[in-house]
Amino acid sequence: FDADRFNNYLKTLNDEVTVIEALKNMKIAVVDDNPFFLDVVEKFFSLREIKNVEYYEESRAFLRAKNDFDLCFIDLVMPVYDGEVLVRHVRETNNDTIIIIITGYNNEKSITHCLNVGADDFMLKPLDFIVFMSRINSCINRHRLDQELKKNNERLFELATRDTLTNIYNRTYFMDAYKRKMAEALRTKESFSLLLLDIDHFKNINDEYGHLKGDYVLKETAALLSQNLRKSDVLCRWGGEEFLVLLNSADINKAAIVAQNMRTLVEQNKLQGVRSITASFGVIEYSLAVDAEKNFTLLDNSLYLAKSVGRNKIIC
Ligand code: GH3
Ligand code: MG
Ligand code: MG
Ligand code: MG
Repeated sequence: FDADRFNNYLKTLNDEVTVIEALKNMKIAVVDDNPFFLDVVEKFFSLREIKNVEYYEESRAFLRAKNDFDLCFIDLVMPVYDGEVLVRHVRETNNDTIIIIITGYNNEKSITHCLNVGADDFMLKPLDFIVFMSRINSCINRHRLDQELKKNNERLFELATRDTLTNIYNRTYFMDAYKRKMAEALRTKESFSLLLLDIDHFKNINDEYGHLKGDYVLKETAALLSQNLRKSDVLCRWGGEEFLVLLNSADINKAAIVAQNMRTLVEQNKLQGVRSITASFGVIEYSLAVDAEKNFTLLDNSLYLAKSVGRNKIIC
């Protein structure tokens, strides 16, 4: 290990300095049955004042360690458990750890296996520390990009599937869940129901209290409904002041009970600075005998009927 050559090289490359800064904030594990290799790596890290490293000469000990490393260097061939076993073990609980396989043998098959089960990269011994740093750097950067992409995707998914006012699911999400449910019901013949509710004379709320208060009522009502459903049910904002619920594993009798409970909850819900509201309900048990569209028509008709017989009613 030529420390001078290494240090000179570092001075010329900003990337490597950055990676060292990044390494100082990472919890690192090095697993290798070769004590000489561990010594070399230890020397390398201590020279850079990277202290947050745990060294394992025994793969069994690493298996027992708390699996919260940010970066793992794992030797491929070890007497007790080999690299592939350790990679699998880490990946069982931790998708974020960067894993770099280090091997003295250019064993394509084992290296490929390790990459297939979740290692990020591999390096051949003897390590060239300049290459070593570059590889770590590229792994860290790739990892950062992955994390960003993951976060952005999650954010996009939320934006695409949630209603911005109430934060419950929107129509798009609901229709996906509904399609999945229909396919499942065809297979399992298990019943499920749909419940559509519409706030009565909501236009009057807007007219009497203003649009902001109207928004507040919608938010409160959405929260009330979602708090009183099971996790497996799917609630969405179907339109302006209409909410649609997919009631999983519920026949029409169960669905009717849910609707009665909701009707009462809505009616008794205390709203700040707004008189209490009511809602009308249409409920159907999904029928396999007709198509999805026909089911929706039946549901709509029920709600329409609930409105026409005086509102604050449930039609099943
Ligand atoms: P009905 O009992 O027949 O359902 O009467 P309604 O007044 O509730 O029904 P209508 O369809 O005539 O009016 C719905 C109102 O809901 C009109 C619309 O301005 C209001 N609305 C729709 N979306 C929003 C929203 O996001 N915020 C607010 N504040 N009002 C909304
Ligand atoms: Mg070995
Ligand atoms: Mg209405
Ligand atoms: Mg309406």
